[in-house]
Amino acid sequence: MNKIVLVTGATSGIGRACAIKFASAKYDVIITGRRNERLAELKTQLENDYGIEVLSLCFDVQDKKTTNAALTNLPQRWQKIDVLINNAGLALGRDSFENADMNDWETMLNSNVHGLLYVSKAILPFMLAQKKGHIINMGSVAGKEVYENGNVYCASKFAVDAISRGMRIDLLKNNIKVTCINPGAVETEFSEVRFKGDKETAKAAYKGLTPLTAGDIADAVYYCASLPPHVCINDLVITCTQQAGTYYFNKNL
Ligand code: NDP
Ligand code: 8X3
Repeated sequence: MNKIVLVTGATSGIGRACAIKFASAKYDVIITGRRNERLAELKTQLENDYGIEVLSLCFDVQDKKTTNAALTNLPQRWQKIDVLINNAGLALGRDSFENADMNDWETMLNSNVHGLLYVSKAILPFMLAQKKGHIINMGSVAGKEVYENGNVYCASKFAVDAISRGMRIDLLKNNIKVTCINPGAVETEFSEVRFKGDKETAKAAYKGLTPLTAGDIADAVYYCASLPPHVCINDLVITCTQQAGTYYFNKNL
């Protein structure tokens, strides 16, 4: 039987690339997200291209009830999850604290922090029953260093960092690995979402850079997941070569 990976936020960017990477390595894949059409397309693509099985679950990680309902009632065949990739998340706005929108803040905290907790709590019993598992959380350089106008997005990713550390300590006795991956600029739909459909501003975020691709991050995630049972990468910060931390860039402008 193939190993099983669950990827949240698989309809786009890093999550989609992770689903493809693990499918290409013969994992059966559980894909989640809110856009059902994209999930259906990806399911067909993965099944056709890699001959693996795919379970597609459409729900909003902010909603505790639907998240629980989707994940705690997984068909028996899908319960033996080897790897959980907590990737679903977003930034909304890049505004100074006094101008930022409270709804944006709530959506970021509900998705990036609460959503990650709901999903993890729902999946953990399956890993505890197997006495093994690997939880890979998508942090960010924004969870290592606060930057101007990053305020609550940074807070949400600092929370992912702290939760990852706490999980790792508490789950040590249960033989569950916890890895936090912290990318710098990755060209995905992230900036388009952050700037609410303003494509020009979104594109400007990567101007003068050869940014990371979603595939670069998926490769790193897969590397962490494919190490021997006794090896656990705790924390990984990955930037493109033209970036150091959240402030320093060597752009070709
Ligand atoms: P994308 O916008 O391309 O993808 C985000 C994914 O998250 C989508 O599949 C989206 O699916 C899903 N998602 C967002 N909110 C929810 C929700 N409430 N419920 C369910 N799914 C949700 O961005 P990225 O691939 O870049 O982002 C993935 C992760 O990587 C995020 O956690 C982000 O913070 C992090 N990250 C990104 C970086 C970057 O520069 N791109 C750098 C560092 C970290 P749908 O809309 O269908 O629900
Ligand atoms: C995304 C990277 O620097 O835009 O987490 O916050 S950054």
